[in-house]
Amino acid sequence: MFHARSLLEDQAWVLDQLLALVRDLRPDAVLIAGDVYDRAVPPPEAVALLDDVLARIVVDAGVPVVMIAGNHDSAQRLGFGARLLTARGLHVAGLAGREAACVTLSDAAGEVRIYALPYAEPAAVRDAFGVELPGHEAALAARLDAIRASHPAHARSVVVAHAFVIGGEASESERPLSVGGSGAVAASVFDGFDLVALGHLHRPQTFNERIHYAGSLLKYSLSEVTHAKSVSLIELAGDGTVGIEPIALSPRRDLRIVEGQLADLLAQAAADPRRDDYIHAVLTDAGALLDPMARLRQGYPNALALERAVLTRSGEAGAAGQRLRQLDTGELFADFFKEVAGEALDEDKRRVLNQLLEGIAAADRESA
Ligand SMILES: [Mn+2]
Repeated sequence: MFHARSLLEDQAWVLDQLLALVRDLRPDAVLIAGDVYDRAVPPPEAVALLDDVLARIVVDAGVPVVMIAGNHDSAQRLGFGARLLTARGLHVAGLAGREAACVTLSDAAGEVRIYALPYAEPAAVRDAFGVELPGHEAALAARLDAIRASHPAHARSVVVAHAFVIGGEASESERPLSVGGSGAVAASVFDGFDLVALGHLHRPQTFNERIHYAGSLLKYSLSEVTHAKSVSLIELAGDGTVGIEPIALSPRRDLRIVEGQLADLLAQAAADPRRDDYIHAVLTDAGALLDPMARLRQGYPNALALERAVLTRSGEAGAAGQRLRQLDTGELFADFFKEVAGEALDEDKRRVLNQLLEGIAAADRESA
């Protein structure tokens, strides 16, 4: 959901692009590092879409999938049937266990072990592994140490995990992993693994050339407006060297910011081939506007939000903004009335308005 709009069609649109890439490029596996859903109990339509996409990758294209739960997901629900599905090539890690799920692939250079580490609350890990320190870093370090202890030296190693690496760039879309204590982990906890495929952060980013966030498939908040969304084609060489190539996804409707006076934006929208995009408008009009969102949607039908530049930019506003901030409530209402009714407030109406405002002010004083 985004501004109360379902993004299901938009998700199906980019997932079709992912499926086309899978068919063309024939990867050895598709890694999905969570979050899979945006909430513990996802809407049925979202479950149906994921079910369809996984069947087309695993059954139709014959490419295995390794998928882990993120912090938004219900680990228990996501992991339903996992032991049955794994024989078919769908490897789902929901609840974190004492032993990490491992998928072994091989090529001419030998074995590759893919370890699936779903998101887990540090408290749950502490008991299972006997971790003494609090926090995500100690918990994840303990889980990774257990893998290191049993990983055979001849095999290359891939870790799929859900974490916030220190230095990573977040947006407003990620739900914090920890309230209070630190939810972040140092990149060094992943030392020794050839490739680390991470979920959580929505912007694609890479640490030390082998610790990689592919990022989200779509923009899920205004803070992601400048992101270039992609999927990552990762090549793991025989010597463990990692090559990462982002492949751009083109959204059905992009998320954009447009700025200007409402009339100018409407004129611009008429000639805009992408007028169906999701629009966040910054209106620079100085005076009152009647139902500007409804008018904006005549030009941009999928406009989601608007802000008034003169009201929000206190520091740099021009004369119009200064004037609006200096008006008292009565004057502001008179301005609004003129916009709505097309005529100025006459003496009688002003008197009624002033009486009402005084009454409200008196009631405020009493309750204060
Ligand atoms: Mn997450």
